Amino acid sequence: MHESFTVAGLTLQNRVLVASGTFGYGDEVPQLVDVNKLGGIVTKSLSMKPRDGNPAPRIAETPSGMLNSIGLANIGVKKFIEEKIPKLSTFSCAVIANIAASSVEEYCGVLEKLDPFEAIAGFEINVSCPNVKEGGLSFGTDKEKVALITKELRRRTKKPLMIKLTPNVTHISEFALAAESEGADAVSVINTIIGMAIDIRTRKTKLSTVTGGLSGPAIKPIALAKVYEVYRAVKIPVIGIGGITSWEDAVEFLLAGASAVQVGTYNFVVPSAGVTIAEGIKSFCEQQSISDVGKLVGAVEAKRDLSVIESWL
Ligand code: RRO
Repeated sequence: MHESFTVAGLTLQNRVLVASGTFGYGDEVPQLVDVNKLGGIVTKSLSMKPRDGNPAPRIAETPSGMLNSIGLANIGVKKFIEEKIPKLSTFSCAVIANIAASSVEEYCGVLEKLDPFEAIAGFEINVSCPNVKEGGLSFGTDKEKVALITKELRRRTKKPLMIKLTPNVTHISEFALAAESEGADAVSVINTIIGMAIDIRTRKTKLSTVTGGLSGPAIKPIALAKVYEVYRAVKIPVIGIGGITSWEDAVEFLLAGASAVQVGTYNFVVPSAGVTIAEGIKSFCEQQSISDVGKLVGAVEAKRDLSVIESWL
């Protein structure tokens, strides 16, 4: 079975990508994982200028999860172009540049700098970082801003454009609809959930910024519900993200409505997890005589009474 397929204008050899912020710029782990066996790599969020990020401590472990407050630390778009793109150009898997910014102009500026490079197959736009004062959630929780950012970026690129949404809102599907209405090719669902942890002996918060973004298996059921909600609302593909550690998890996301998935936090435990998960999905389909993985997308049987949840779905 040949898995290669097109989603949101991107041709991917399988449906498993690695999530932004969990795989550097894709060039750091060649001895640990054959990146060319991944569906794709999403880079750490890039801003116009380099950023040091938030002060330490900016990581804390929690039950089945991880809190982060990295604060968008990144090398900036110029250094990315000079030092990372030459290596990324040699990869056969799709490389997606994730962009974060504190103004519409900055989003446009970073995208315009990256757009000419053939090595960049598409863009994932981060309107959902929970750990920065400007941009981040102030954009991602404002439907008009999400629409405006999508509109301005759409005018500037023909490449696939995905908008990465925050779960820290009441109805995530409204934000997906805003992105779709202005020409987004896909939505990535979800970024991290705001959380907090306290050291009871020092009485200090475990993160310097008090709160951070929760990721890992702890958030998987929440992410699944958000993917399901968004899938029912929009026509564009949904990329599912949130606590995936196994091919079984990935299949759950496909069934809930994700056309592809991203593995995030688990890359810190097993850097080659994305490859193993892609292989696991393939074997599962072969065993189940499923000729096309796409047949799983949205195939969850939710024929039960939806009326109790219809108010938000
Ligand atoms: O860098 C971060 O603190 C960060 C980002 Br940009 C994001 O999108 N999500 C997250 O949990 N952390």
